[in-house]
Amino acid sequence: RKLEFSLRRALERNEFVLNYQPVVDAKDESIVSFEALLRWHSEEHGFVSPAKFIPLAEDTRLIVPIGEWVLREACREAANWPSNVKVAVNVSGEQLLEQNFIATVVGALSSSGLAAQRLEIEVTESIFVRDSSAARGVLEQIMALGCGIALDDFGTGYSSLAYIRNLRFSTIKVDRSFVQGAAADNPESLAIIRAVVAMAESLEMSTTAEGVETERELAIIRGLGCRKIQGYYFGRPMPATDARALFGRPQ
Ligand code: G
Ligand code: G
Ligand code: NA
Ligand code: MN
Repeated sequence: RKLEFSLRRALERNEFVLNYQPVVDAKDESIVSFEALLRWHSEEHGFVSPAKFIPLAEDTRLIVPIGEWVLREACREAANWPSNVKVAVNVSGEQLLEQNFIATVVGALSSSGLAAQRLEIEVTESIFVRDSSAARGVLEQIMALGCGIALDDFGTGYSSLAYIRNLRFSTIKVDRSFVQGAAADNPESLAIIRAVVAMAESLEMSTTAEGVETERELAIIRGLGCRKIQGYYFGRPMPATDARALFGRPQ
């Protein structure tokens, strides 16, 4: 297929860039981390949405070399930031369960000089579906390095409490659909966020509300006690230079 043909050449042609979206502390709005988000500007296809090429990269296993580039690039960039600011990197199941994944993380950390504590790996619930014990084993090794593990899009997949019992995630990311529901006074969304926050707090995990776009969503999410907030309200995914510039001026 044509898109796949282009995707195979995208790395060597330097067609990928990372954008960075700020995550802020819900209390004082200071930047606690940035999530690295992959962008592809293809010579043949122009801008291709990650929603389109990430699944293709997963199916073709191209996500392994692409994901390695993402890890290295994100760590290299984050090493320039203030030392209290972390970077979060999305990792697909295909990549996580690949033989050399731990070595790739160790390599990205050592070549960038980034402290392991400043790297958070984001995984979705789907990684536990295929081989739950293998995924858990890899995540435990990543945690042993000192990295954090965030559970992304929580509540939208096959939410099982078994892996929350078995793994000490650093952060649970509450999916944007619940944030929108809560702001629309949807009682189920409100109750679920409240329950997820309470569960996370008692397990000493942090929470991030995803996709906060409006003043109203912000106020409601704050009231529900989420620790961290991510969304267009505080910043869209932006080029590395724009992210760096945010540290130049008072927040
Ligand atoms: O910003 P947004 O449109 O970038 O992201 C779309 C989807 O692509 C999200 O589900 C996001 O997690 C995923 N994604 C973005 N960057 C990466 C990446 O570097 N690796 C993987 N595996 N997924 C990514
Ligand atoms: O699957 P994951 O949660 O990693 O994907 C993050 C996606 O959400 C990215 O595509 C990012 O651009 C998008 N995103 C981040 N903040 C907002 C927001 O406030 N509103 C909307 N609509 N999308 C957002
Ligand atoms: Na993510
Ligand atoms: Mn998410």
